[in-house]
Amino acid sequence: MNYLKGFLLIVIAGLIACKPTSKEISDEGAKKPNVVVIYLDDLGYGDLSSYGATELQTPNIDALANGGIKFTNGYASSATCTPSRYALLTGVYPWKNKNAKILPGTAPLIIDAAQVTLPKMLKAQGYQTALVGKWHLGLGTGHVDWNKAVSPGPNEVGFDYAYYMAATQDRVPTVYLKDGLVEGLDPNDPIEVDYNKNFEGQPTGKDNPELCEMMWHHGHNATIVNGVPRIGYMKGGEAAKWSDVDMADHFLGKAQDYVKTHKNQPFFLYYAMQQPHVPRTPHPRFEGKSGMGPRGDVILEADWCIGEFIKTLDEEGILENTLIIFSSDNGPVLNDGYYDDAVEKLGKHMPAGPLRGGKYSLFEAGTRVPFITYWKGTIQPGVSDALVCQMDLLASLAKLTGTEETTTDSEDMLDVLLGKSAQGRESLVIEATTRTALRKGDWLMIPPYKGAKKNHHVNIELGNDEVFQLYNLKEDISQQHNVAESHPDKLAEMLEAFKAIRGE
Ligand code: NG6
Ligand code: CA
Repeated sequence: MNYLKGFLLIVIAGLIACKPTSKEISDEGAKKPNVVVIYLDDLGYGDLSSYGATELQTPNIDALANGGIKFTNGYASSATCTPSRYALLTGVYPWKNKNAKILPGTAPLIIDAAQVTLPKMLKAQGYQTALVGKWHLGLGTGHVDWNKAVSPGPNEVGFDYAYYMAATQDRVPTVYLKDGLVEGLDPNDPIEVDYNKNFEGQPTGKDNPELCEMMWHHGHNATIVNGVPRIGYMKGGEAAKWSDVDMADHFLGKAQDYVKTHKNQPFFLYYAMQQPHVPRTPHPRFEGKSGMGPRGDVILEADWCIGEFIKTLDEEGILENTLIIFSSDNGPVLNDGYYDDAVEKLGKHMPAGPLRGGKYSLFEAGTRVPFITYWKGTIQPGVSDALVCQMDLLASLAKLTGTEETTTDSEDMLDVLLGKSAQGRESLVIEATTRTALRKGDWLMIPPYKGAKKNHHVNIELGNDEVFQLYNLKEDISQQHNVAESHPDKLAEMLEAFKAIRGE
């Protein structure tokens, strides 16, 4: 008995001696890599020279692709912004949340306070967390008063620091918010926002085209800000309005400041850039640089920003301790509502590369996007054909930082993201404006959908058809041959898997 007691005492004493001090814990914490997600808006699979573009050069993003893992089967969850961002941040399929669709600038926050999120998970692992750039997941609970602290928003779902535009560059309010407060707001000039009716006496794109420096093509005919007609009406807030041509530099500056001031502890930065979404407003330094009009110019501008940002990580001595994940929220679109020469000056450039469709589409170009992981000195450069989705970052980064996340649709793809495994997802349900389709293995199945086959405004095939569509993407990446009829067994297998995931 005494012998046993003595033994236990020794074990307990040993455990106490091994227990790390708080100093050791923080040193251990400091070894955790920083994580940066660089997320573009509407950048297509074929928009980068590292992904086959020949008509424009994106050397800084290419450096990430060539020095890291370039994924050829990397997906956004959706073919539009809000649902993709929802999946990225919550790890949940966006079609499970009926509010995860393109939101007006006045929409309430669509992430529930109780939900697991990527920044919350990382915070629990000792990370500092930040958003810089586009939000577009709603703010507040109903009626937002832009003249008071706006809440809940990014801070309430896990970002310690948030510097952002509420919705999109083409939607009001055209102001930046910092941790819930409109930056630079003059209290004597309060902001009012309405998505249904105009404020008396306010010029609009519809009634005052003479005031527009950029003309609207479809939609985008409400309040004019900086000569650009927007979606939605806004009044007041003059001093707080952003400068469109400076937006890229502005967000870059915030991202750089953040890493400089937070480099001593692990951080997660979600750098959500606005390019090449409409309105495309390159800084004059980039105007005309691509020969492709503003869409090409802002892609070059984004590439430059990324180069500058990487330089900062390097200068601060943290590049080798930072995992960078680069992707886009949905596929490309040319005319998305403004006359901006995107179609006219396209030349031979193919924003979707070999893929069919584009933004809003269930065809591949809607959701298959550039997807790159880069970690200097840790990731061995390579190309991966593994199936991965942005939704998987939650579980994968949980694994990276020493925990586990199994309550969502996010799958742990850490080894795939780090180039140690080629074993990607078995299947993925993709979404486009609430319609869904299944990718499984090399196959893609789109169930029948009523509705127009093409959105003529944007000139994009949406993927709708009266019949089932089945494509073998390995043999037919451009989805030219619907083999549903000749492959009934495969179709049945796909349909069954699709229904199982959708819970039908
Ligand atoms: C559409 C807009 C489009 C763009 C999109 C959202 C019209 C006619 N079109 O409704 O211009 O703003 O919403 O894009 O208003 S996303 O990338 O944020 O999903
Ligand atoms: Ca988008």
